[in-house]
Amino acid sequence: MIQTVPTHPFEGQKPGTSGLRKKVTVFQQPNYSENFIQSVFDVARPEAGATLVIGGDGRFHNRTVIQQAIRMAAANGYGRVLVGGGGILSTPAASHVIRKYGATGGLILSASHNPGGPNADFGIKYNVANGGPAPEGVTEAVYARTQEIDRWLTVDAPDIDLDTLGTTQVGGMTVEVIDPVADYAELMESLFDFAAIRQAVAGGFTMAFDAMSAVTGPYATEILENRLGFAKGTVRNGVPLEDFGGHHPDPNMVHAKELFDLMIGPDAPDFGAASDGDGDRNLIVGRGRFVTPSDSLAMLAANAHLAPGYTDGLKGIARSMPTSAAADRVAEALGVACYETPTGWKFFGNLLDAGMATICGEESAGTGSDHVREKDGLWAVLLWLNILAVRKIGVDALAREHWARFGRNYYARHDYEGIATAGADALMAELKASLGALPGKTFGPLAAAAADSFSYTDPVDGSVSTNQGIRVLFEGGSRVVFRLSGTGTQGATLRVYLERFEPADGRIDEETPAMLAGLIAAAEAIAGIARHTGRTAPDVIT
Ligand code: VG1
Ligand code: CO
Repeated sequence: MIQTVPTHPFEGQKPGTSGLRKKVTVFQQPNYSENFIQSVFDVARPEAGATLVIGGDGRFHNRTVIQQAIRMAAANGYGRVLVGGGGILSTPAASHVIRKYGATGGLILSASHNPGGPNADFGIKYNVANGGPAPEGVTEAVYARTQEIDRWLTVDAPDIDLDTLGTTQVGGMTVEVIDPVADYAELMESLFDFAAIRQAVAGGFTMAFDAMSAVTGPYATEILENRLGFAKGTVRNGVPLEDFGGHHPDPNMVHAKELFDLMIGPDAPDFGAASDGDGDRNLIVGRGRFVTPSDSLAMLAANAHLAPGYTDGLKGIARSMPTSAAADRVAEALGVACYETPTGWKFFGNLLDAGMATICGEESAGTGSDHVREKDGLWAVLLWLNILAVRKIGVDALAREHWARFGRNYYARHDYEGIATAGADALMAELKASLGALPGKTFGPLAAAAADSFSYTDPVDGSVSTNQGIRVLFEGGSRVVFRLSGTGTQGATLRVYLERFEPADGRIDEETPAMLAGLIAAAEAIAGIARHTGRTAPDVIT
């Protein structure tokens, strides 16, 4: 029954920000996806009869890999696979399903916000029993396994019907095709005051949600239109397409430009939002007011107690290192701890499991809480809606009030994409070597106060992660951070994170680009970006 297919070690992917992410054409090579999935199973060593969750963001190649993963799961001793109908499960929904049904893990097929289609990107991530991304110990073991793998296991069974909910048998294993939305929608309804939001909608509150032809379409349509009563058509681009309509499903000012233009134009609804390929990111933009993800984290944390799921307050707040310090001051005001972790959601898992943090966020448009172990785009949208409905306030007014109390962190991220790896590595190496000489140096009006290469000691398990980015701190709380992306599929991507702090009695009502000009010049002077990359301007500013 079980077939053993001989194979050979492969390039795999060194533990990075999240899972294995490559071009579709790479995944289509014989044995490639199978080798990775088998490496995961060899490390996971499921007990006989264990449950595995499988689903993806609907991109090209999703169904092919799902069918193969089901046969391989049967051969590797799993007793039950839960797979999302149509092959669909958003990343946060998969996290919830893993937790709710006591699965030992899950395979999430997605390259997140990267484009999809035959010539674009694909990805496989493995999540563990707490519903979160595999911790570094596991991803390191999987990588090691890819370097020595010599066979993968499968059973001889036909493809299952992914489009009909129900149960089938595959080589002695039960496969349940589940409604991808139902469990998640129920969870959201348990956390938020749907009645208050419905009342606001009945009173004329309007919104636009751009699902970017990616996975959140069915979730947003069910929750926003069917359950909360927003008008039909509130959800735009709501049908998941294999190539996301040819777009980058990345919810930022660049790739969600149409929504953004709508929101700053004359016909703006009260609230605008978008999510990414796999549904874990969010864009929040009020009428005439973009909210940076760092600010969103701080504002949500300051108001979360207004939602039924968080009436007891927050146990703590966690943010990734490059995320602005806006949340730190909220934590201080609330009298709770604030943790600074390396980039990537996997670092929040231990804090959430240990009950040390309730809300977490990243500058890259990821926000979430202890309700699952992934960032969650629609969750952030619903918490915003809940807060606005209860407080009967608009986004712009809430933001201004927040800054007037806590001060404002002007923020932008500059990305230099697809640069030569050698140049990127040289830039980081030189920067690291020069850190000691930075404190005391001035760049126009900015005086460097401290500089280091960020390393993190997990407060729960003591594990240490080094080289997580270079931070340069200036007098007064402004900051520049340099980091290389761990999720790109072509060359290297340099991310430069710029943050200027203005206290509550300072200049809190200015335009961001003008406020960051000095920091941008300082970043160039400190790192020699043009010299190392040949670029004089970033490809993407978010
Ligand atoms: C990027 C973001 C990071 C995020 C990661 C995965 O990583 O910066 O904050 O956790 O993507 O997000 P990197 O290494 O390219 O900077 V998702 O929505 O792609 O799962
Ligand atoms: Co994502």
